[in-house]
Amino acid sequence: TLPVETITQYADKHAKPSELSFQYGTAGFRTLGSTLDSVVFRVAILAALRSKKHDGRTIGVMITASHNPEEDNGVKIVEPRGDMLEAAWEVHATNLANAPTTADLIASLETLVQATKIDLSKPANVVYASDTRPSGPALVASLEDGLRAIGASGRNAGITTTPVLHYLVRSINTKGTEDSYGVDSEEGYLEKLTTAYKKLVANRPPSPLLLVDCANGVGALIARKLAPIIQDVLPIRLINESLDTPGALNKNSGADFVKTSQKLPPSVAEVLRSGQRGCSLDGDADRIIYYYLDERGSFRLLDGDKIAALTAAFIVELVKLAGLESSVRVGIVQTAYANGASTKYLQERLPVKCVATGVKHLHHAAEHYDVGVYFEANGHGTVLFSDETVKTFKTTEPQSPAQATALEHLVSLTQLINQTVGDALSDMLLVEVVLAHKTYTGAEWDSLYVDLPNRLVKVSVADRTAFKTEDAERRLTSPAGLQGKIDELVNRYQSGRSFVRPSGTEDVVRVYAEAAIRGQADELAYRVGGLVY
Ligand code: 16G
Ligand code: ZN
Repeated sequence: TLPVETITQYADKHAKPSELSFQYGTAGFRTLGSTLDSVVFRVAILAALRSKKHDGRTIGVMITASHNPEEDNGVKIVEPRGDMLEAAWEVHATNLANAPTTADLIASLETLVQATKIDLSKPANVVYASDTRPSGPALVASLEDGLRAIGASGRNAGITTTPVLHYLVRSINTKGTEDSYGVDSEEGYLEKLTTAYKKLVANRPPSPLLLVDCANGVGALIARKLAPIIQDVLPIRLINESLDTPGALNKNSGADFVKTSQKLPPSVAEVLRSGQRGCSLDGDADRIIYYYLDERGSFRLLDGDKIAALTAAFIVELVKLAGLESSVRVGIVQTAYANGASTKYLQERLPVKCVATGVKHLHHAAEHYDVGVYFEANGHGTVLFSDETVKTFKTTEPQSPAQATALEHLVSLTQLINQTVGDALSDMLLVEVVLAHKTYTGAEWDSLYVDLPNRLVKVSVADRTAFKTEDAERRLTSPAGLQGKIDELVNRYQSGRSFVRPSGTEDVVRVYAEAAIRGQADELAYRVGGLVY
């Protein structure tokens, strides 16, 4: 049975604010950090129960609000293999978070244990981490109280990135097995990535200096440790790495700033030279956006779609060189936000699937391929290799030196790429590997295809739940009649495309539009926005 008395004692210290309600959304719970005490306490209990459900395997909990403002925070749960919490349990999380009183919480827990048939005698193990937000330490304390309340054993991974936490979860759960994912420490993570990177770029000329904008977030901590290990092959210069300047996190910097405003952070503009490339991480280092200045000094964006095109083409080439073209199926997963030009480019080469926004949807769709490349346009993405495929790479007998090299490279890629979740630093190394192999400049990479001009706007509406979508969020089914009006508008624009979807993280509706010419894309977005409002 549940330790009701202990839970009650602790829960009373972490009472739910009566005026608030919470929802486990696309990115877990996310809101003002100062309101999350009870939520994080309850999430810890849920994570412990999830661990019991998984026979004591370790569950992860990450405290972060990613690219959102510094005063926000959030919490999400990571499954034993390092992926996102199963959808059915998101509902349980929401229920627990909204139980009004301690007694209601206990009742909800009891219902949950019954309904999901949890064996309470099993052990519970939770590993947790937080980003650099000022509200982090208090929320970690709330989490630890939750673990104490239910008698779970916890491991504090400290202040680290979201992808490192995902890596740790998988590594802990595969320790000592033949599927061992890596040594379960930050050092183990860095060692795994950098060893693979050095193998992949051996015999290549060193890369030119790369600017890395850390958004004044936790990515800087890991990047600082990464830089010296790889400086001979990939010199990097960090900017926006001040972790103790109040208000600096994500402020005028980072991947989200660059992608949303389609311009350089002012701090990067000061130092980026013509022809040089740079990249921006987000606040928890699970997204990355690249860019460069062309010969006229104009800003050019290399977003998640461009990363997908670059890396997928490279992997396909290696698979061919390895003689595995007919047995290893490489595919791409995108969302509706993928630039139409990228979708066209990729569809001419590979199977492409479109799914709803949110990493869990992309991740699960990518698992259906032997090698599944997924990226959101916003820079979140990774590559998944099925167990079978990794085995094939390792056991295929090469018939030529070229085939042997291709197979070795493929094995190294499976180690370089963080397959649990999008990882800015792992993705950065992946991009740099491809650029080094292709001897591409930013401009050459950029020329794979030409982005259609696009515009993303948000519209405040009275009730965003009135907006319902189908076809991977590309069409509205409700409000009635609205999609027909959007279609009518879109038809008037050359290469026009537009869709409307309710945000999963903010109380707004998002409108995306693209068209052949900049002015037309802006106009289409504006006019569709007018229909929604
Ligand atoms: C979350 C998602 C991200 C998605 C974004 C969309 C995860 C880990 N993160 O940040 O993938 O692009 O939400 O936000 O799933 P929206 O629904 O507000 O447009
Ligand atoms: Zn993030």
